[in-house]
Amino acid sequence: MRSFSLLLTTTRLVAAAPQLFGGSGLSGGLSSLFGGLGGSSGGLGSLGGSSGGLGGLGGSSSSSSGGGGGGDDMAGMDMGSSGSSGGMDGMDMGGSGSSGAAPTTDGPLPEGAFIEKSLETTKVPGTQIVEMKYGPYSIGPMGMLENRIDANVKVPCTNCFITGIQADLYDDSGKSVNIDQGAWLHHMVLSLMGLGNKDLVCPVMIGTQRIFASGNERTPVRINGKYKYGIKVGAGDSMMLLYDLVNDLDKKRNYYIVMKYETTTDREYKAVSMAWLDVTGNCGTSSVKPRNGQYDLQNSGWTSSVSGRLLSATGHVHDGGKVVKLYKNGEVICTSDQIYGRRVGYTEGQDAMNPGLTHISDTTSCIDFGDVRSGDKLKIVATYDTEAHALNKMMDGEEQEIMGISQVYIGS
Ligand SMILES: [Cu+2]
Repeated sequence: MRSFSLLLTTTRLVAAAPQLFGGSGLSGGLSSLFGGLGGSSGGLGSLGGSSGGLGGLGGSSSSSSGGGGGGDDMAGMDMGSSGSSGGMDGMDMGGSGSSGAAPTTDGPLPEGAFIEKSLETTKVPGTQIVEMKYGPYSIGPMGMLENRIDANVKVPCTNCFITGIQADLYDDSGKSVNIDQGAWLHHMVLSLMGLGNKDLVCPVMIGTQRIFASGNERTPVRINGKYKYGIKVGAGDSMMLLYDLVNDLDKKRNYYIVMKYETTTDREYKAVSMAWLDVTGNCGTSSVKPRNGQYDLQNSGWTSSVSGRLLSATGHVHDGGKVVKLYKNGEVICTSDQIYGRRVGYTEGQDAMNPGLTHISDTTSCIDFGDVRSGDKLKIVATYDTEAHALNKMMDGEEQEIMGISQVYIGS
């Protein structure tokens, strides 16, 4: 149910919003917003022609420094075996395997695990929660929308700061829907668009700044838990949504991506930067060819071009992933454990392809976890163990591509 075609994606990106995309460099950069290059088997032959900018990026050396210049490419990826990692990594909270009984209440959190709470429950004084509903996005029976672009979705505010973000998926019922109902928010990426915007780790994305992403685990991000930082939205900024949605039911459905934002116009707030660390490189395409076994995904990382507080980070992998570790100059500074089936909705129902199978329901986050100096080396290692948790399969039985990403919010 989840196969990618970069050719289509790239074409769609450019066709969707010609006014935004000036040159091949930009389309190349944009295709790295979860573009799905790595393991794609179809359409690659045409890739070179349609995304010259990407080819240029991928080919750059692994000595990225000071503001990036981009591209530690996938050639540097280490697919070696990982050591055994204990603790709660990859913990299955839902009664794993094929018991078939989906939980009806959320399970307990593993001891010591920090999972960011919903924005409403931790709302900060002087802010407001704004809900925006993007869609409808209509999907046929047993269908998917692969890496589609909504080029101009509504921003929650202008001349303001976004201090928290959370993604959800609704259908026409007006309620949240999930895997137990055959509905996947496979992934979504929000980017701020405007002349003044550029991505921290991939500055060739001219006019495009990735600010948030979510997989189906729908982990909230809060930036202002302790200090007054937020994502600055300028007066002229617009926002682009990339989305990838799956409908496993045998009837057509309308989906809505429902975003909750916490916002403020408090002038004491300062603008945050977000470092998108990705095992496919700073301007990488995020997708990696899947394989079975125990292994790490990593590359040489990113040399920070900014100094500031490390405000928030969480990791994103696909099923099979256990943990994403963030390193600073070789030391682990954040561990994002991937928890399977803890929450209601993350266990496949009786009519599904794999009744009783659990999927990633939570990712642990790190908040206010120190600082970073310009010149520090940040990198992530994403550990997979497909014996503990199987890779996702598409409807044709092929294994879905995998990812290793962390969003690190830095307040300077
Ligand atoms: Cu993903």
